[in-house]
Amino acid sequence: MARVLTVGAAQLGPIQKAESRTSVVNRMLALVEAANDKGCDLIVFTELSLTTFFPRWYMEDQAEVDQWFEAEMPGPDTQALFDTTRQYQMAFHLGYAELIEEEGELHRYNTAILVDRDGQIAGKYRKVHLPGHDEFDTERDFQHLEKRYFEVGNLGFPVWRFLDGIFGMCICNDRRWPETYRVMGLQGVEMVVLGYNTPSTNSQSDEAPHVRAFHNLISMQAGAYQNSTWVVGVAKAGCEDGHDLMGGSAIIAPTGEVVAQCRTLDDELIVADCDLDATKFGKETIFDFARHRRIEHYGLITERTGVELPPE
Ligand code: CDT
Repeated sequence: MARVLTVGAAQLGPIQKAESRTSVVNRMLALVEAANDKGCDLIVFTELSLTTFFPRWYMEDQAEVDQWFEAEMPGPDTQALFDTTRQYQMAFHLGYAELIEEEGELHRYNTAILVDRDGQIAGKYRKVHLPGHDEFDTERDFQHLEKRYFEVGNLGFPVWRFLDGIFGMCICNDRRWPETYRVMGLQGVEMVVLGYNTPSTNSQSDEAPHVRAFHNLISMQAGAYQNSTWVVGVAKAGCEDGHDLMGGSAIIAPTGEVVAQCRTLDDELIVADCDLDATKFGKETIFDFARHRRIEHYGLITERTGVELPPE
């Protein structure tokens, strides 16, 4: 039986600092309605989808920081998302800032979940590659304080049997790292879903926006092709309180080709029919890891950092 999923990538436009979660969830519900009209089995939302990209703001007061986090999922603000998608029997992917007590201690992660058609959380991922810095940086035009506000994710890169396929997740900066896709590729991943908040300009260089957009796509397209998997990458885009984020949300086939891409920097839904069996050709031929991968030849690395430069 064909395994074709109709997938909606639900880009969000800017969320200003002052916008309430209720207002954001209402915007997301409008995208769910549009996705239902198009027959979507799955709708993919972005990284930290419920709030502005708060790591650009330096905060010292932990109570102020914690207002950007969710202590419950679903919680009072997100319950409507779970209820409406369940009513439509639509699965979804959501990124959010997670505040959780584990073994008597509070932890904060940049987290994403997969929720099945019945509104049950089927998978959770916590961001591993946290970019930026942990103290105020006077050299930057704007801050990127993910290392200050989040712990490194402690769940690895698992995959889940989900919607008749094998699914994996990663978050934003993770998408730039080949290891992210390969670890999931080695587990047979057929669709990687991810969200991103990526500034349109680089606070440390004069890199042009088109170069940044190129890096976004080349990372996801290479990850898709080299692991023969679908990749669905969804942005938060547009100008948040004077800070521009790139758009370019895309659905990418296992060949590495972009099959749908957002055109705006606003709330926008793109939809594609994704045949999970289209992953088979690559997995059974050029990227048949069991037959062709040569890990015994990949050994010039140190255990400590995984990096070893040749002697001068
Ligand atoms: N959210 C996130 O991970 N953004 C980063 C920006 C890197 S610049 C410090 C990204 O890789 O897109």
